[in-house]
Amino acid sequence: MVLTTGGAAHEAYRPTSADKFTFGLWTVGNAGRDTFGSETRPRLDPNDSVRKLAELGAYGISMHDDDLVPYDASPAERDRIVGRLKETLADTGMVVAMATTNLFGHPVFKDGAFTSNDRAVRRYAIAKTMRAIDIGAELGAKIYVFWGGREGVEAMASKRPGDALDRFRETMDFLCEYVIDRKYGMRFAMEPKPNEPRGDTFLPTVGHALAFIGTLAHPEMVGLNPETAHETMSGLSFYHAVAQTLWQGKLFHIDLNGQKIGRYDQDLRFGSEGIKDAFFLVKLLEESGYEGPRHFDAHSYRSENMEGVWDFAAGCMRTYLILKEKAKRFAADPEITAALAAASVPELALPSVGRYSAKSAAELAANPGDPNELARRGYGNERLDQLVMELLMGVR
Ligand code: GLT
Ligand code: MN
Ligand code: MN
Repeated sequence: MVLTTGGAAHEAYRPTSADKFTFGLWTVGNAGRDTFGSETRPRLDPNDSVRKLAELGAYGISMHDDDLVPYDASPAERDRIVGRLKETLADTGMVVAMATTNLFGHPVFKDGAFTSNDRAVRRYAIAKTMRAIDIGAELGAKIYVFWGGREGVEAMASKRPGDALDRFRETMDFLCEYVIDRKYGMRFAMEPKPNEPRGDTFLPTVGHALAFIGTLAHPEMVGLNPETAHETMSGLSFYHAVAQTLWQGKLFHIDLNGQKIGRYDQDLRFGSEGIKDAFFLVKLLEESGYEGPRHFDAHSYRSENMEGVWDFAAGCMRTYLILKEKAKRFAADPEITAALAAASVPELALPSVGRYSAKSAAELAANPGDPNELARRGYGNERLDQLVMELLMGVR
């Protein structure tokens, strides 16, 4: 069991706030309800979650407006609840690194929020988001996430996709201006998901969302919050999705968890599925200079009581730190370095032709190389991957 593992190995992987691990209030607070059954655990007080996560070595939390303040709370009640959380944060040294809006739970959003066909619903969704942004700003959140859980369709005839995208863009542009006007210094991170709870969701993958951001009035304020489970549900490589997001300067936040391909959104403990993907992801994040939170959007198995929930939270962080150490070993391993050279990995960083000139084009056309000769070499990828596997299996 994670929490009671003793000895030097336990100490080496003990998280501290410098590791920047954060958890959604809804993650450790997940009471185990699913489509087929009711809660298996009690509801947690957010202040207790903050205290316990601090004890385990986390850096902070994230939250939906409704995770903290009931949507129908009076202004006085809202201030009391927010004030109490502020005290707990001050006591524990924890932060609210990210905030977001629940635009999926209430029946009003059954046809969508920013893309509901009903204009009054869209206006309510935007008003609710402004109120939630205010709470996030008051608690110090610098990242604001947009997961369009209900932005989609079952009946194809029910929405013109172009109209929905127009309304999504109009809303993002409006809310960017709101944050600028209020001087909140926040950035927005959009979270793609292919389906669930809707049959088809707008902006289903990282690629769709990156392209959408390019059409906004303030593209510099808007980036992504990609999630392991969501990209994996689409059958895509999360590692490659995050790599391109970083390459485009758009990794503003990240939702880490575990997922098997082709399933519903499992939100499993980080690294518990797809260990090789998890390893390359951690290596990528650690080597990229990404300075944002390492945020877990996952929850404990429904079979667990509260002890299992805290084992789950500790396990997410511990696996991350173990993989981080493996990434260092990868970089320092002479056989792996030699295998990378044999696969010509460093060569991909060299320009192929450089900038165009008529002269360089003519030179290349005159001397293109012999494809049969070039095809003779091997790339040593079997050996390279075997070395990675042995590193992960703990024999190097
Ligand atoms: C919900 C969803 C997550 C989102 C959260 C933010 S809520 O749990 O499954 O992927 O990140 O709205
Ligand atoms: Mn998520
Ligand atoms: Mn998920």
